[in-house]
Amino acid sequence: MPNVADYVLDRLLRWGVTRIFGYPGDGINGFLGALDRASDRIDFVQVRHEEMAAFMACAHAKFTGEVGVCLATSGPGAIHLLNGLYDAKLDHQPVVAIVGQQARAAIGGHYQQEVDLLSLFKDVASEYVHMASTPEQARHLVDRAVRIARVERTVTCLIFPNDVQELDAQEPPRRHGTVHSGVGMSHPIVVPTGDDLRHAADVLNTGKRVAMLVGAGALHSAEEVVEVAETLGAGVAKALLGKAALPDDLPWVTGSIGLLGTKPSWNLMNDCDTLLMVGSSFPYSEFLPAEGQARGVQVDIDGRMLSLRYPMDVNLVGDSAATLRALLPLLNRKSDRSWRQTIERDVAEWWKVLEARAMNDADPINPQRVFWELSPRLPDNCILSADSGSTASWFARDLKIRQGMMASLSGTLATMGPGVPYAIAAKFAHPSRVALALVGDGAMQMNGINGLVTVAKYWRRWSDPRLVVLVLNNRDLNMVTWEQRALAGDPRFPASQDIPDFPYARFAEELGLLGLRVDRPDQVGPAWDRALTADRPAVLEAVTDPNVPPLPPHISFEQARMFASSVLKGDAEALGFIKQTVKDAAESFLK
Ligand SMILES: Cc1ncc(C[n+]2csc(CCOP(=O)(O)OP(=O)(O)O)c2C)c(N)n1
Ligand SMILES: [Mg+2]
Repeated sequence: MPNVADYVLDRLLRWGVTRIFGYPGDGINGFLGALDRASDRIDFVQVRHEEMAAFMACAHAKFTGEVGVCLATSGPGAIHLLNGLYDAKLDHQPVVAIVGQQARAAIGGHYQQEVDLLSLFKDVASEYVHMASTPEQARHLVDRAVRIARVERTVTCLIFPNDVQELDAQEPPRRHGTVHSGVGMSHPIVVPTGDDLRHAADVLNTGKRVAMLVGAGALHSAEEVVEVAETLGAGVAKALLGKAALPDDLPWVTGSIGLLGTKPSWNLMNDCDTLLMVGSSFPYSEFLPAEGQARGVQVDIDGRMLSLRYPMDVNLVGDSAATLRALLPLLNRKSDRSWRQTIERDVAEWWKVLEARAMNDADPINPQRVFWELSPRLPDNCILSADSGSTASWFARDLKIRQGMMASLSGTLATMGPGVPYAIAAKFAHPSRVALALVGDGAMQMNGINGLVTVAKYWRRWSDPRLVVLVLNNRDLNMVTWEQRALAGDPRFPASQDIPDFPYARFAEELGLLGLRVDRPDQVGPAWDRALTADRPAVLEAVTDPNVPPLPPHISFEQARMFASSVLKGDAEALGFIKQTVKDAAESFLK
């Protein structure tokens, strides 16, 4: 006789779930027994820390488009999930969390590991969090948790007291007070109506200098974005989560935007008279056109995200690909291509600036060089993850992504820690593709080192074993160091910013992985070649210079003032970072 946990897994299977990321505990033991019995149908991936199970479930959703599922025990295990679940919620990914709870008879008794889980998950799983109290609920709890996660592209949570998990499974009886739900749903393709499309086309046809900004919502509509941009003679900037939406070798793609952005994106937004935003909630309005400067059209599948960062003239709820496809016949090809030519010149020059910056010498290795050398070596169809830190800047700016690749990071929560777990989830979902995690030493010490233990446990299962973790060993929490200087005007605070050294490459070797450590620029290219052709996962540890600024594309007067203030207040690294900043800035002025 199947118990409730068996029943829940069976129901999840009917929804297409075949992998669960999690960690055991006596609050969830009923499910572990059931997972053992279902092990030929559902894969259980054991993590080092529940936060990483939630990151993996989020990454699974990001890299497959399916619902991600994570599982944890009551109390501490449930609490550990939270940060990863918020990552999924804020980046609009469908994730279902399954957590245990104390037995029904103990709840409310200040029992061991008893936490008010309904309250704990109330915010992160605001669309749906429920606790099962009888077996008859299991069916609709699962059906609703999965369906709502998918429809709302968000996090839902199911709580199972440990005694309920072990009760005999029950279908709801046919009587008053029961719920009879079912499995499955279609994927609608939402397209705005004709009048709204015509209105949007009018705005876009009237504009002379059209800028586009695309985000995660455009990841499946490269072809349509290209056609629209060609027709309108537009340049296209990409929000971080939309990095893989368009290849970077298109001459009118200006790359990333914002604090981690490029100069051509900055110019594009400042000089345009029309903005077409597709599938993005890029947060920083100061990097968009000034209010009143440009007329705007926005396309988003979620009406809540419309006119959130810039007051648009036309707000279209729709699927990006289908909406752009429907717009195309209404758009006139712009005959004056001078705006487009300006953008292309800007982009071509910018790539030269980036190359020159990457080749500047530094002490010992310039981090931009590490990314610049990786760029042409990126394997076809690889899957990239980056962590929060300076790695996100270099990922955003220096890597030329090509068609067929995928790339993600914690876009909206911008949390540290997901780089390595995202790459692991990518390998489980796509074992024949190469995964790369690009992380700082701070992030590596937070989750990455432990994540390597998980890599060592599982890599032999992957048909192509290549998973490469790049660690920038700069012994600094560098991104925040620069924020202290440029945004707060404070000198670097060694007590908070110094990161202890750690032998990342040697540790990888201890685990049976390939470990490579480079501390000279000429070693970087060959090390990438070795890591990317290895017969096992690899850690490439690059000793890099913390004084190379992950500079914003333009330095505002205010930031320059703050910067000067940090020097005057006695930043111990002042000489080093001034030298590197001048080198980088010189490259931009010379071009
Ligand atoms: C969980 C969490 N804690 C703190 C931060 C703030 N933060 C953002 S980037 C960063 C520094 C990252 O340092 P490291 O991983 O070494 O990368 P680096 O910038 O040095 O390349 C910090 C502390 C955060 N985003 N998330
Ligand atoms: Mg660091």
